[in-house]
Amino acid sequence: MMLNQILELYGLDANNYIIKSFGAGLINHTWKVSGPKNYILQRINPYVFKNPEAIAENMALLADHLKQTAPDYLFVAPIPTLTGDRLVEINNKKEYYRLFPFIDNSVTITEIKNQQEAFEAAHQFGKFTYLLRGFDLDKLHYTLPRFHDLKLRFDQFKEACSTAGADKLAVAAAAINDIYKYQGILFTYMQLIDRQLLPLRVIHHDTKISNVLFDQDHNGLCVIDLDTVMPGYFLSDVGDMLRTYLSPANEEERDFSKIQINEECFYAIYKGYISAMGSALTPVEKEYFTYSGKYMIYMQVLRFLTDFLNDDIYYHTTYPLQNLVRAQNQLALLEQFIKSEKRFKKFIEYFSFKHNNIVN
Ligand code: GN1
Ligand code: MG
Repeated sequence: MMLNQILELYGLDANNYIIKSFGAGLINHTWKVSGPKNYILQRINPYVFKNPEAIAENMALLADHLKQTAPDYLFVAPIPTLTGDRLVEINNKKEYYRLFPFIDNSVTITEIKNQQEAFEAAHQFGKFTYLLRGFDLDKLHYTLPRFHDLKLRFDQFKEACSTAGADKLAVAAAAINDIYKYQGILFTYMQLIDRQLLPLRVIHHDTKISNVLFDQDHNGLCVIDLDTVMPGYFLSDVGDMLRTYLSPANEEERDFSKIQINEECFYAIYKGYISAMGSALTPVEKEYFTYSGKYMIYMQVLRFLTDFLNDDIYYHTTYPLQNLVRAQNQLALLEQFIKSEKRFKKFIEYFSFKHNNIVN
């Protein structure tokens, strides 16, 4: 089916609209639909999201809850078709599409340019989880079961090692070695989970900067891309912000000398997240704030490397060694992050001390 025909299901005459690819996600495909009104059209990747109805149901439930508890919050939910469906299934359920309103005067960014943007984004992701703190988690579907389960990611990596060809294992040998060098990150995670030290919350699970809408004055408006919203730990959201905001070079960078840690940006993320979630976070969550960065960077190394060993079945690639390079890139980031870790912890200690003394 053509995209034009999909628009017709929403009562939109395609002749009045221009459809252009939009954004740079690795999983779903997104288009901007411009015309009398603007929209975002998105095709869900059915190989990744095996149950798109679950996503649609989650969004409906969250929208209902927020309408009652935070009516002013901008929650960007799919628009219903003329027949009332918020998800379009075509080709015998092989393809799924949905249409969102394009929020006028909003902008998305793909790179952090200053600390204020990091603060605003962290505030928005914190606010999202905070506003949903009273939501009954049992109602929420796991759209990607065990998505950020580090133990599962490690097991999948080991499995990939056992089936990969010798040539791949050879070229990835140094990276594989590093996975074992940093295995302590996995053990810490397993302890946190086994001892149930972290509360489950409504977590976004994809906190890259392009998933935040800003207004023209660079104020955060809300978070978008809600497919992976499901029960999870704060580690995922804070960790993925640390993973993706701190370095001016992103995960595609092939010159690893450009991977650096902007420590001021860490402080901005901390202040932004705490400004929304501070009163809800437990002492253990605060204690593991810095750890969350290591957890998410390490998981991304595992995922990229696993996909490389599995012949790139998950992440879209444009050149042969791309997933290996991405894994090496994230290893370089992990190394840099660990170099800054002590200063991050000092900052948090100092910040909390100052804050508590002002409050009391
Ligand atoms: C995928 O497609 P995108 O860019 O939103 C992935 C994230 C990874 C990211 C790495 C559902 O996100 O978990 O961190 O790539 N999303 C899924 O770039 O696997
Ligand atoms: Mg995404």
